[in-house]
Amino acid sequence: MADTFENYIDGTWQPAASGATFENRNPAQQSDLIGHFPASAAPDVDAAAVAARAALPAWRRMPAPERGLLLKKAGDILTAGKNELARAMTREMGKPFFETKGDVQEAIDTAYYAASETRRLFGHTVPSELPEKMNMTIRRPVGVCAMITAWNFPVAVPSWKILPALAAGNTVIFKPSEEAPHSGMLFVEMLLEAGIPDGVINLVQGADAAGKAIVEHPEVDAVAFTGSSEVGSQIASTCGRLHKRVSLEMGGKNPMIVMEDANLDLAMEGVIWGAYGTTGQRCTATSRLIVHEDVHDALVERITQEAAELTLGDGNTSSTDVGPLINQQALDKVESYIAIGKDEGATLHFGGQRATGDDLHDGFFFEPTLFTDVTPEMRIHQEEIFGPVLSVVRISSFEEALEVANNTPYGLSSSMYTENVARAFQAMHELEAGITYINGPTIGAEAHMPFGGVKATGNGHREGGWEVFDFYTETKTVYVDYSGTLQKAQIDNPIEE
Ligand code: UN1
Repeated sequence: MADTFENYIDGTWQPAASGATFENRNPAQQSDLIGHFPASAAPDVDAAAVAARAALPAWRRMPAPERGLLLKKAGDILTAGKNELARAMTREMGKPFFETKGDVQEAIDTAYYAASETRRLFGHTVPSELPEKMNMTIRRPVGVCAMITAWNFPVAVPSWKILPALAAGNTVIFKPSEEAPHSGMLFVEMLLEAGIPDGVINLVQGADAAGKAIVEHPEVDAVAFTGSSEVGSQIASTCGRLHKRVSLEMGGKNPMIVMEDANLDLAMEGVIWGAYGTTGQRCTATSRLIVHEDVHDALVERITQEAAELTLGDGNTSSTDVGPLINQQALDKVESYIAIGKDEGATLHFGGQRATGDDLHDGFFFEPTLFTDVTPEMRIHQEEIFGPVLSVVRISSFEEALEVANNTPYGLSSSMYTENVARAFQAMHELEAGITYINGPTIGAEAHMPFGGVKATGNGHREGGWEVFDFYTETKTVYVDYSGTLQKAQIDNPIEE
């Protein structure tokens, strides 16, 4: 009998008000049922929002460094529970154990970083136009913040949102992806163990009905979302109508440029990790390889040899390099893009099939795949596939490489392999992306650096690093007049001509 799990609202574990549940299964072996989770809807969201609002005054008044101590403790608890949490995460969403340990590590790093920021949360002090007057800015929390996240980084990505939000004095409603509810719940349990007070963090499981109710709830002041561009646009339009702050992290079609002077072995390793790591299911995955014609064949040959060595399997088996796709829908989508690529005239160089075999059971495995002879207007070059499918475009100059790289609707990550310093700096400035790696693949963001994208990937906010605190705080401008007189500001007291 599989377990039945609950929401955590206002300090108590409870089922959905309707009693409805949904089930979640291991994508490497569908007979492995993880459990039943509450299929939450508006009444559950309402209870969570009321609790988060009620908990806000005490939490925001707690000195920030005191909140920081709780976050540091959360980091310690995550460190102690890292392997156990990673095992559960692999079982739930498929990526290999070495990757899920990395996922938890990102949350640990974020916890310690957010804890340290509680001793900064800087404002500015600025000279006044007038004598005996002082100007400054301070930060106030935004209020009740909701996090709606994806399944591919079930702990890391929620941690990027939840931990800085808590550090800044906000209260939280967290809806994990319906494909990773167990990992999300285990993460919340660890935060509770660290001593986050009742009502400050509320866990609401579910799918669209829960997400929609969260975005529309009047007590929710801000929404942070990671997921598809389609859902992100809907959330943004609702938030726009209701005057809510919204941060969006959406799709990517991340290019790696390899110039003729690049170290090809290094580039090959970068491609294998960037394109096939996490089965290509990262918003930062390397999905386009833009290669100079002088090294095109040599690099494709190296990639072909290396990709053949990758072992597909259950992520909790130590020999596994690449896990399954998340579900049947993802498998269907990847398969449909193989047909699209072929129809468009690209050459299927390797892969392109669902992977089966005794060890793979009925998991959603798909072979690492490479298309060559891809041109920029093809759909496999423009659209996010979210699977282990890499499209290779041949170019003959640096200018052409930049043009092809920038020729997609998305702008999350990007990368360039070259030994030429001038070109590296030009690429940093010219690539239309929120992130550029030089001589590294498009994946592997560090927790203390800003993370986010331009164009259809984002809406101008950044997670991670110091910039995330701009999203989770409101700036208050303060003027202190200690002159004892009514001093009119310069605009109200024009200087005589
Ligand atoms: C994502 O895929 O949603 O930079 C985030 C990386 C990871 C995060 C990816 N640290 O690849």
